[in-house]
Amino acid sequence: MINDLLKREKAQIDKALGDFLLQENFKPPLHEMLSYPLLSPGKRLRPILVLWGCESLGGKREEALKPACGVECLHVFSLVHDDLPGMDNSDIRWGKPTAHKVFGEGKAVLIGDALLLLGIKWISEGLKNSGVVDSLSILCELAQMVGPAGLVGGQFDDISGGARTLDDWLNIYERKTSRLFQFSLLLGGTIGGGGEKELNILKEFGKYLGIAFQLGDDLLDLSKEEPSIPREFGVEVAKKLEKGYIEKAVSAMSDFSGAREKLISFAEYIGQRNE
Ligand code: GRG
Repeated sequence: MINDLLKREKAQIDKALGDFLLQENFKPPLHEMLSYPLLSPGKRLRPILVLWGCESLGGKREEALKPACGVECLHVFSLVHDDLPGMDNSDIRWGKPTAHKVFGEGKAVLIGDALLLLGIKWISEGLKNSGVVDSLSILCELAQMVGPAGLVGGQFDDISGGARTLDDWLNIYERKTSRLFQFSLLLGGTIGGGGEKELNILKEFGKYLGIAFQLGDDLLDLSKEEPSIPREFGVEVAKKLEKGYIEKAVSAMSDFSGAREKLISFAEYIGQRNE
Protein backbone atom coordinates (compact mmCIF):
# COMPACT_ATOMS: atom_id res chain seq x y z
CA MET A 1 0.00 0.00 0.00
CA ILE A 2 2.77 2.44 0.87
CA ASN A 3 4.36 1.66 -2.51
CA ASP A 4 1.16 2.67 -4.33
CA LEU A 5 0.88 5.82 -2.27
CA LEU A 6 4.50 6.78 -3.00
CA LYS A 7 3.88 6.14 -6.72
CA ARG A 8 0.89 8.49 -6.73
CA GLU A 9 2.85 11.16 -4.88
CA LYS A 10 5.74 10.78 -7.30
CA ALA A 11 3.41 11.28 -10.27
CA GLN A 12 2.09 14.55 -8.80
CA ILE A 13 5.61 15.79 -8.06
CA ASP A 14 6.89 14.80 -11.52
CA LYS A 15 4.12 16.84 -13.11
CA ALA A 16 4.71 19.84 -10.84
CA LEU A 17 8.47 19.79 -11.52
CA GLY A 18 7.79 19.94 -15.27
CA ASP A 19 5.23 22.73 -14.87
CA PHE A 20 7.36 24.90 -12.55
CA LEU A 21 10.37 24.50 -14.81
CA LEU A 22 8.34 25.53 -17.88
CA GLN A 23 7.08 28.60 -16.01
CA GLU A 24 10.69 29.78 -15.68
CA ASN A 25 10.75 30.26 -19.48
CA PHE A 26 14.39 29.29 -19.85
CA LYS A 27 15.47 29.45 -23.49
CA PRO A 28 16.86 26.35 -25.23
CA PRO A 29 19.30 24.74 -24.63
CA LEU A 30 19.21 25.74 -20.94
CA HIS A 31 15.70 24.37 -20.45
CA GLU A 32 16.72 20.98 -21.91
CA MET A 33 19.92 20.90 -19.87
CA LEU A 34 18.05 21.48 -16.61
CA SER A 35 15.22 19.11 -17.57
CA TYR A 36 17.64 16.29 -18.32
CA PRO A 37 18.52 15.47 -14.70
CA LEU A 38 15.56 17.19 -12.97
CA LEU A 39 12.85 15.34 -14.90
CA SER A 40 14.64 11.99 -14.68
CA PRO A 41 12.89 9.13 -12.91
CA GLY A 42 14.04 9.80 -9.32
CA LYS A 43 11.92 8.46 -6.46
CA ARG A 44 11.05 12.01 -5.22
CA LEU A 45 11.39 10.93 -1.59
CA ARG A 46 12.48 14.31 -0.24
CA PRO A 47 9.61 16.30 -1.79
CA ILE A 48 7.22 13.64 -0.50
CA LEU A 49 8.61 14.30 2.98
CA VAL A 50 7.94 18.03 2.51
CA LEU A 51 4.30 17.33 1.56
CA TRP A 52 3.73 14.79 4.32
CA GLY A 53 5.51 16.93 6.93
CA CYS A 54 3.18 19.78 6.00
CA GLU A 55 0.02 17.67 6.01
CA SER A 56 0.94 15.92 9.24
CA LEU A 57 0.48 19.26 10.99
CA GLY A 58 -2.71 20.21 9.18
CA GLY A 59 -1.14 22.32 6.41
CA LYS A 60 -2.30 22.46 2.79
CA ARG A 61 -0.32 20.44 0.27
CA GLU A 62 -0.85 23.09 -2.46
CA GLU A 63 1.23 25.49 -0.35
CA ALA A 64 4.01 22.95 0.06
CA LEU A 65 4.20 21.80 -3.57
CA LYS A 66 6.56 24.43 -4.98
CA PRO A 67 8.94 24.32 -2.00
CA ALA A 68 8.85 20.50 -2.23
CA CYS A 69 9.95 20.77 -5.87
CA GLY A 70 12.64 23.21 -4.72
CA VAL A 71 14.03 20.55 -2.38
CA GLU A 72 14.13 18.10 -5.28
CA CYS A 73 16.22 20.67 -7.20
CA LEU A 74 18.70 20.71 -4.28
CA HIS A 75 18.81 16.92 -4.26
CA VAL A 76 19.38 16.70 -8.03
CA PHE A 77 22.08 19.39 -7.81
CA SER A 78 23.93 17.19 -5.30
CA LEU A 79 23.64 14.14 -7.55
CA VAL A 80 24.78 15.95 -10.73
CA HIS A 81 27.86 17.18 -8.84
CA ASP A 82 28.37 13.84 -7.10
CA ASP A 83 28.58 12.13 -10.51
CA LEU A 84 31.31 14.47 -11.83
CA PRO A 85 34.72 13.01 -12.76
CA GLY A 86 36.36 14.74 -9.74
CA MET A 87 33.86 13.11 -7.36
CA ASP A 88 32.24 9.71 -7.98
CA ASN A 89 33.04 9.75 -11.70
CA SER A 90 29.79 7.99 -12.60
CA ASP A 91 28.76 7.42 -16.21
CA ILE A 92 25.20 6.29 -15.55
CA ARG A 93 22.42 7.59 -13.30
CA TRP A 94 18.72 6.77 -13.52
CA GLY A 95 19.66 4.24 -16.22
CA LYS A 96 21.02 6.84 -18.64
CA PRO A 97 24.26 8.78 -19.20
CA THR A 98 25.06 11.32 -16.47
CA ALA A 99 24.80 15.05 -17.17
CA HIS A 100 28.56 15.53 -17.73
CA LYS A 101 28.59 12.61 -20.19
CA VAL A 102 25.89 14.32 -22.26
CA PHE A 103 26.73 18.02 -21.92
CA GLY A 104 30.40 18.03 -20.82
CA GLU A 105 31.91 18.70 -17.42
CA GLY A 106 31.74 22.49 -17.43
CA LYS A 107 28.05 22.52 -18.29
CA ALA A 108 27.29 19.82 -15.71
CA VAL A 109 28.89 22.00 -13.01
CA LEU A 110 26.65 24.86 -14.14
CA ILE A 111 23.55 22.63 -14.27
CA GLY A 112 24.21 21.72 -10.63
CA ASP A 113 24.77 25.38 -9.68
CA ALA A 114 21.60 26.39 -11.53
CA LEU A 115 19.51 23.72 -9.77
CA LEU A 116 20.85 24.70 -6.36
CA LEU A 117 19.80 28.31 -6.86
CA LEU A 118 16.53 27.45 -8.61
CA GLY A 119 15.72 25.26 -5.60
CA ILE A 120 16.31 28.17 -3.24
CA LYS A 121 14.10 30.37 -5.44
CA TRP A 122 11.18 27.90 -5.43
CA ILE A 123 11.49 27.36 -1.69
CA SER A 124 11.52 31.14 -1.07
CA GLU A 125 8.54 31.73 -3.37
CA GLY A 126 6.58 28.99 -1.63
CA LEU A 127 7.37 30.40 1.80
CA LYS A 128 6.29 33.86 0.69
CA ASN A 129 3.00 32.58 -0.76
CA SER A 130 2.14 30.51 2.27
CA GLY A 131 2.71 33.50 4.55
CA VAL A 132 5.37 31.89 6.78
CA VAL A 133 6.34 34.80 9.00
CA ASP A 134 9.92 33.88 9.81
CA SER A 135 11.02 32.74 6.32
CA LEU A 136 14.56 33.96 6.90
CA SER A 137 15.13 31.45 9.71
CA ILE A 138 14.24 28.53 7.49
CA LEU A 139 16.45 29.84 4.66
CA CYS A 140 19.24 30.13 7.20
CA GLU A 141 18.60 26.48 8.22
CA LEU A 142 18.77 25.56 4.54
CA ALA A 143 22.23 27.12 4.21
CA GLN A 144 23.32 25.40 7.42
CA MET A 145 21.96 21.97 6.50
CA VAL A 146 22.96 21.93 2.83
CA GLY A 147 26.17 24.00 3.09
CA PRO A 148 29.61 23.33 4.60
CA ALA A 149 28.16 22.39 8.00
CA GLY A 150 25.84 19.85 6.36
CA LEU A 151 25.56 18.09 3.02
CA VAL A 152 28.52 19.76 1.27
CA GLY A 153 30.71 19.28 4.37
CA GLY A 154 29.70 15.60 4.61
CA GLN A 155 30.53 15.08 0.96
CA PHE A 156 33.83 16.91 1.48
CA ASP A 157 34.86 14.47 4.24
CA ASP A 158 33.52 11.53 2.25
CA ILE A 159 35.72 12.19 -0.77
CA SER A 160 38.72 13.10 1.41
CA GLY A 161 39.11 9.43 2.42
CA GLY A 162 41.45 8.30 5.21
CA ALA A 163 40.96 5.96 8.16
CA ARG A 164 37.55 6.15 9.83
CA THR A 165 35.87 4.71 12.87
CA LEU A 166 32.23 3.64 12.68
CA ASP A 167 31.30 6.91 14.40
CA ASP A 168 33.18 8.88 11.75
CA TRP A 169 31.18 7.07 9.08
CA LEU A 170 27.86 7.71 10.80
CA ASN A 171 28.77 11.36 11.21
CA ILE A 172 29.40 11.64 7.46
CA TYR A 173 26.10 9.88 6.69
CA GLU A 174 24.28 12.24 9.01
CA ARG A 175 25.58 15.27 7.15
CA LYS A 176 25.58 14.09 3.55
CA THR A 177 22.25 12.26 3.64
CA SER A 178 20.21 13.03 6.78
CA ARG A 179 20.43 16.80 6.53
CA LEU A 180 18.33 17.00 3.37
CA PHE A 181 15.74 14.63 4.87
CA GLN A 182 15.69 16.81 8.00
CA PHE A 183 15.40 19.99 5.98
CA SER A 184 12.51 18.53 3.93
CA LEU A 185 10.55 17.70 7.08
CA LEU A 186 11.39 21.00 8.73
CA LEU A 187 10.28 22.92 5.65
CA GLY A 188 7.03 20.99 5.32
CA GLY A 189 6.35 21.21 9.05
CA THR A 190 6.99 24.97 9.04
CA ILE A 191 4.57 25.52 6.13
CA GLY A 192 2.10 23.32 8.01
CA GLY A 193 2.31 25.72 10.95
CA GLY A 194 4.23 23.44 13.34
CA GLY A 195 5.56 24.78 16.64
CA GLU A 196 9.05 24.26 18.05
CA LYS A 197 8.32 20.92 19.72
CA GLU A 198 6.82 19.28 16.62
CA LEU A 199 9.52 20.68 14.34
CA ASN A 200 12.23 19.29 16.63
CA ILE A 201 10.57 15.88 16.56
CA LEU A 202 10.45 15.98 12.74
CA LYS A 203 14.14 16.92 12.65
CA GLU A 204 15.03 14.02 14.96
CA PHE A 205 12.92 11.65 12.82
CA GLY A 206 14.70 12.88 9.66
CA LYS A 207 18.13 12.39 11.22
CA TYR A 208 17.56 8.66 11.90
CA LEU A 209 15.66 8.18 8.66
CA GLY A 210 18.54 9.62 6.61
CA ILE A 211 21.20 7.44 8.24
CA ALA A 212 19.03 4.34 7.72
CA PHE A 213 18.43 5.40 4.11
CA GLN A 214 22.16 5.75 3.41
CA LEU A 215 22.89 2.37 5.01
CA GLY A 216 20.15 0.86 2.82
CA ASP A 217 21.65 2.58 -0.23
CA ASP A 218 25.06 1.08 0.56
CA LEU A 219 23.55 -2.34 1.06
CA LEU A 220 21.78 -2.11 -2.31
CA ASP A 221 25.00 -0.97 -3.94
CA LEU A 222 27.54 -3.48 -2.63
CA SER A 223 29.06 -3.93 -6.07
CA LYS A 224 30.44 -0.36 -5.94
CA GLU A 225 34.20 -0.09 -5.43
CA GLU A 226 34.05 2.75 -2.89
CA PRO A 227 34.31 2.05 0.83
CA SER A 228 31.12 2.21 2.89
CA ILE A 229 29.90 0.87 6.25
CA PRO A 230 28.86 -2.57 4.91
CA ARG A 231 32.11 -2.91 2.97
CA GLU A 232 34.27 -1.85 5.94
CA PHE A 233 32.36 -3.40 8.84
CA GLY A 234 30.33 -6.15 7.18
CA VAL A 235 26.84 -6.57 5.78
CA GLU A 236 25.42 -7.92 9.04
CA VAL A 237 26.65 -4.88 11.02
CA ALA A 238 25.14 -2.54 8.43
CA LYS A 239 21.80 -4.39 8.40
CA LYS A 240 21.61 -4.31 12.18
CA LEU A 241 22.42 -0.60 12.24
CA GLU A 242 19.83 0.11 9.55
CA LYS A 243 17.13 -1.71 11.52
CA GLY A 244 18.15 0.13 14.71
CA TYR A 245 17.93 3.55 13.02
CA ILE A 246 14.48 2.77 11.60
CA GLU A 247 13.36 1.86 15.12
CA LYS A 248 14.85 5.08 16.47
CA ALA A 249 13.05 7.07 13.76
CA VAL A 250 9.72 5.46 14.61
CA SER A 251 10.15 5.97 18.34
CA ALA A 252 11.18 9.63 17.80
CA MET A 253 7.60 10.14 16.56
CA SER A 254 5.95 8.78 19.69
CA ASP A 255 5.32 12.24 21.19
CA PHE A 256 4.32 13.86 17.91
CA SER A 257 0.95 15.53 18.23
CA GLY A 258 0.23 15.62 14.47
CA ALA A 259 -0.83 12.81 12.14
CA ARG A 260 2.09 10.42 12.16
CA GLU A 261 0.84 7.31 10.29
CA LYS A 262 2.13 8.20 6.82
CA LEU A 263 5.52 9.29 8.14
CA ILE A 264 5.88 6.07 10.07
CA SER A 265 4.97 3.98 7.04
CA PHE A 266 7.55 6.00 5.09
CA ALA A 267 10.19 4.93 7.65
CA GLU A 268 9.09 1.30 7.36
CA TYR A 269 9.33 1.57 3.58
CA ILE A 270 12.92 2.85 3.91
CA GLY A 271 13.76 -0.20 6.03
CA GLN A 272 12.42 -2.60 3.40
CA ARG A 273 13.00 -0.91 0.05
CA ASN A 274 14.72 -2.76 -2.76
CA GLU A 275 15.40 0.11 -5.22
C1 GRG B 1 30.17 20.18 -5.18
C2 GRG B 1 29.23 22.19 -3.97
C3 GRG B 1 29.21 20.75 -4.23
C4 GRG B 1 28.32 20.00 -3.61
C5 GRG B 1 28.17 18.61 -3.85
C6 GRG B 1 27.76 16.04 -4.25
C7 GRG B 1 27.34 16.59 -2.98
C8 GRG B 1 27.63 17.98 -2.67
C9 GRG B 1 26.68 15.88 -2.16
C10 GRG B 1 26.29 14.51 -2.53
C11 GRG B 1 25.61 13.88 -1.43
C12 GRG B 1 25.10 12.58 -1.85
C13 GRG B 1 25.19 12.13 -3.24
C14 GRG B 1 24.55 11.85 -0.91
C15 GRG B 1 24.02 10.54 -1.16
C16 GRG B 1 22.57 10.52 -0.84
C17 GRG B 1 21.86 9.49 -1.63
C18 GRG B 1 21.82 8.11 -1.12
C19 GRG B 1 21.29 9.84 -2.78
C20 GRG B 1 20.40 8.97 -3.60
O1 GRG B 1 19.08 9.29 -3.20
P1 GRG B 1 17.78 8.67 -3.90
O2 GRG B 1 17.92 7.19 -4.02
O3 GRG B 1 17.85 9.33 -5.32
O4 GRG B 1 16.62 9.18 -3.16
P2 GRG B 1 16.82 9.23 -6.54
O5 GRG B 1 16.63 10.63 -6.96
O6 GRG B 1 17.53 8.43 -7.60
O7 GRG B 1 15.57 8.56 -6.11
